[in-house]
Amino acid sequence: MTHAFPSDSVGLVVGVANKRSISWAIAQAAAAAGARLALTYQGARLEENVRELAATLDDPLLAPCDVTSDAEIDALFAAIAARYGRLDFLVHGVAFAHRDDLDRPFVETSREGFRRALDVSAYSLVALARGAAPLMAERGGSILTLSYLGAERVFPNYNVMGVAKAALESSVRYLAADLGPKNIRVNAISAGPIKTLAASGISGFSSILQTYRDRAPLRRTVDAAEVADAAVFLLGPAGRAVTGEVLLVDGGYHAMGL
Ligand code: NAD
Ligand code: IMJ
Repeated sequence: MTHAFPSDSVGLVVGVANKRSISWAIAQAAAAAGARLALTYQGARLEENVRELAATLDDPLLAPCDVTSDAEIDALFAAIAARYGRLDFLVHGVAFAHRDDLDRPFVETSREGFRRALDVSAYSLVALARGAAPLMAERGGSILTLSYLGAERVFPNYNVMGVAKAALESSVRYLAADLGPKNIRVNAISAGPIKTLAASGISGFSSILQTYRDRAPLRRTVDAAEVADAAVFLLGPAGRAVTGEVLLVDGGYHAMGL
């Protein structure tokens, strides 16, 4: 069987919480496409979940990584360097804002809430890219993050997450410019709404899904496996000329006006 990735490819996937995580769908698709993987978990609370999922992969590296900790990020890349000596791709699927900041009007966002959302959801890409780049130096590499259309347009309750995703998408372009000369590409997929942990308890999420079904050109929502197929394209050799891009994988919803 031919694989999308060269046989000795190594990828790091940050953002798996459970089997519904978009990052887990990407990990599975990348493994099926021939990559060896390192997975991280946010903390002890999620370790068992991720360990169970990782058990279905071929000899993965597992490491803790709270992206707000420089020490944990350093230890993660030290472990990857020790185990593989290099890295071909990085998937960043991490986002967080305080519940309050998604429930109340955006204008009420606190300084701390703003700082936290941008730290976890946007700065973490910069920190991880800086750690990954030296391990990608010899053969080049590909970095991918996950965004949402709330970066560009206002969606009810998305609030400070929209601002964080705007910073994330801009960071994709600045990182692409910095790392391009080393043949490291940096892109985002802006996915349509998918029922994951990050969507649970969001008021009106079912009606958001229905709006996409009603209005998207494809008249349906997308699933994590479809996002993962686009991810494998951007992460692997097929995407070798694409960088600084935000690819909408949303059934075309973004193209519509009224
Ligand atoms: P998810 O809850 O499965 O994934 C979010 C991940 O972020 C979790 O694994 C969580 O552990 C991790 N995380 C949060 N704070 C962290 C921290 N301090 N350190 C390390 N990890 C931390 O939900 P998901 O929907 O798969 O989200 C993945 C990405 O996709 C997010 O960036 C999200 O914004 C984006 N996205 C989701 C949707 C959707 O509708 N579900 C749509 C577009 C984009
Ligand atoms: C999240 C909130 C409001 C509207 C939303 C979302 N829409 C979509 C999402 C329309 C699609 C999901 N999404 C794209 C996210 O990026 C979610 C991020 C998120 C979710 C939570 C929920 C639990 C919590 N903090 C969170 N922080 C970030 O406490």
